Formats: sequence, structure tokens, C-alpha cells
Amino acid sequence: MIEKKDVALEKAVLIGIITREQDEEKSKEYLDELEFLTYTAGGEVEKRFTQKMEKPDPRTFIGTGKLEDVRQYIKEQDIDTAIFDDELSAAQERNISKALDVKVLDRTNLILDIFAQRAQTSYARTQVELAQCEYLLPRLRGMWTHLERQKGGIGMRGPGETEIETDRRIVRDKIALLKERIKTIDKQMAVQRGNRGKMVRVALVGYTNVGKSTLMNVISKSDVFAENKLFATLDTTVRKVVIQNLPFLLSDTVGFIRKLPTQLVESFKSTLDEVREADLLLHIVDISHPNFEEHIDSVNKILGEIDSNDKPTIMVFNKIDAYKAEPLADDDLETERTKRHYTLAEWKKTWMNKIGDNALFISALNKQNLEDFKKRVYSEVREIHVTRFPYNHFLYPDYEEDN
Ligand SMILES: Nc1nc2c(ncn2[C@@H]2O[C@H](COP(=O)(O)OP(=O)(O)OP(=O)(O)O)[C@@H](O)[C@H]2O)c(=O)[nH]1
Ligand SMILES: [Mg+2]
Repeated sequence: MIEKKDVALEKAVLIGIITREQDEEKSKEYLDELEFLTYTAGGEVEKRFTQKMEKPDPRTFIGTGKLEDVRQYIKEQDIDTAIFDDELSAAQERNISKALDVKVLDRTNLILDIFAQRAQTSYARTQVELAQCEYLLPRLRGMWTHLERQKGGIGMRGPGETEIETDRRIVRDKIALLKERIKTIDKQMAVQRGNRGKMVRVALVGYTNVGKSTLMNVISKSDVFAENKLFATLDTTVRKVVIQNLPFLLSDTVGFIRKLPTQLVESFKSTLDEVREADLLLHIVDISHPNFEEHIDSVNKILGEIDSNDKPTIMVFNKIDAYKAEPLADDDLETERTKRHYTLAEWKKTWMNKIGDNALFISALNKQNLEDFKKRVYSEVREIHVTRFPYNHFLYPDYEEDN
């Protein structure tokens, strides 16, 4: 019933707003990310529109004047899709579609679309479909009204209303069915996890595209799909890893993103069980990304939502090979020196210094500092391991002794 929107090679425009809470710089960052999402979904961004507003217009999100600018551009440049950075209400979506006469998407649509494209296993597909249904349900009325308009409207009202109710019931039934299916798979997966016994479980978590799968591959010599697009990984992969005789389980799972649709967090909760049940989290951060601090906050927020924010965690700052401070000339007295101008050494003296041993700096791609990484993970895993298997303590000497 629910078909993935096909946005392959589509020409798109992005639309965002600048408010008091979301200043120009923030807005630009969000649109950068939205552009990356668009690219991941198979679209190409031709232009961005932004507008300064107190708050979004409840009818058309942006002002009608701005909307007219967008309409003209879309018409002149033959644009296929208009993508909004924030979630649109059913009414906004309807009014904007009517005005622009092209496909209108919001960030949630886009993320759901990418997830739909990427879902490989039936489990992932079921979860995505559930999220799509939940997103669709409150919007059904809007969609039908839209059709009604196309059909001219007159005389359509009665049957139209009935149709909405029927559609709603179908979607609700579908939601119930999908939830049931997920529950069944969950039970099977819980059994599988149970069979793994007392092995120490370590989970890679982090924002999308930070290099979790790349790290998984170098550590476990496995072959997990890694790509410079968002959400390369949707399903959780678990591998047995051995560092100096010490075995443990390492899992790689879906990356997080800010403004992750609540429907998705909800339906992916079971995928995230691996994180919830982990003994140790490796929070991977792409330190070469200008917004990495905000990414950390988003990840911590989602970890909180799945009750996993108080687990032992090692912060792993990845992509140190790609880290570049914004240059600031000595004689430049105009530009204020901000975090963007910090060198890596300066960063290490900030709050990162406070987490001490629990901050690691690596490049998974260039295999830099991987020895430090292994050593740190080894000692942490060993500590947990020996509480479960006290009798084989002697098997695991200090990391260095064996080198
Ligand atoms: N420069 C640099 N690039 C890296 C490094 N580690 C990973 N990458 C690149 O970053 C991109 C994303 O890597 P993935 O391993 O797919 O990232 P992920 O965190 O698994 O992403 P999702 O599964 O999409 O959430 C790929 O193009 C990698 O080659 C690194 O240490 N340095
Ligand atoms: Mg991945």
C-alpha cells in the first residue's frame, strides 16, 4: 500500500527558516545536512530559500511572498520537488502543494524515504513501513482533500469522507499487523541474544556517517557496508571480536540524526535493543565535521530516549586525518577566534580533557591510533569479562605485556 517515493535524480529546492532560536548559521548547517539527505535520497539541490520569521506560518510555513518566489523559480527551472527542513502539518503540506504544484516533502519524509530505500531485511522493512504508516495516519485527511480538489470537489464530499474513514481503518489495521510482526521477530531475536551467554557486549553508536561501520570493519575484519551517504547501515550487525585472546561481541547499528522522526525512533527501538543491552558503548564522533558537538548532543538525547545514557561509554573521535581548523591569519584582528579555529591539540584541552582516558582520537580509514583504541577497549572489556568469568582472569594479562 505504501510506496516509497521515487526521488531518483530529481531536481530539488530546499526551504528553511531563520528564527531567533535558529540563527543564520544554524539554519545554514541544517540546510547543509538537508542537502546531504537529499543527495542520499537521490536528488540534486538547485537552490536554497530561507526566510527570517518569528515563527513558521501555520498555513504556508513561509510567508506567501516568499512562497511566490519559490513558485516562480520552480516553474522557470523545472524543479520536481520542494523540500522543507521542518516537519509540515497536514494543512501546510496541502496549502504549499496547491501553491507550488510540485511534490512537497519535509525532512521526515526524506529520512523515511532513505530508510525505505536502504531497508534490506524484512525486519528493517517492517520497521520502516510501520514508521511510514504512523506518519501517514494523521495526514490522510489532507491527502484526500488534495485528491478531491483535483477531481473538482463538487459532489465528492460524502463519499470522500467515507473514503477517509476507510483509509484510516486500513492504515490502523496495517499498523496493528506490523506491530504484531515486529513483536514476533523481537522474540526470536531476544532468544538469539540470550544464546550469546555472558559474553561482553560492546555497541558502536553515533551520528550517521561518522565511520562506525568502517571501524567495525577494521576491528573485526568483517565486511559491513560503509559509504559516504547517510544511513548506510540500517540493520544491526553483530560480530565476535577477539583482542589478544579476549573475545567480546561488537555491534554496529543505525546512525542517529537530529530531528530524527519520532515514528522512526519508536519503530527502530527493537533494532536499538543491541545498544540498550550493551555493557559498553563506543560513542563514535566525526571530529572533522564542523558540528560534531551538536551531533554528540543529538546522540546523547536519543540514547536517553532508549534508556541507555548512563552506560559506561568511551568517546572515540574519528577522522582525525580529515580534521582541519579554519585558518586564521596572525594579522587578522577582525575575525573573532572561535572553536572553528581550534587545532586538534587545543580541542584536546577543552572538555575532552575532562573525560581523560575515555576520549580516544583515531582514524579508522588510515588506521591511525588503532593500537591505543584496542588497548583501551581491551582493558574496559577485560574488567567486565573477569566479573563474569572470574576463573579465567589469568588468561588476560595487561595489554602491553603481551606485545
Ligand atoms: N577521512 C576519513 N573518512 C572516514 C574515516 N572513517 C570513515 N570514513 C568515511 O566516512 C564515510 C562514512 O563511513 P561509514 O563507516 O559508512 O559511517 P557510519 O557511521 O557507519 O554511517 P551510517 O551507517 O550511515 O550511520 C565513508 O565514506 C568512510 O570512508 C576516517 O577515519 N577518516
Ligand atoms: Mg554504518
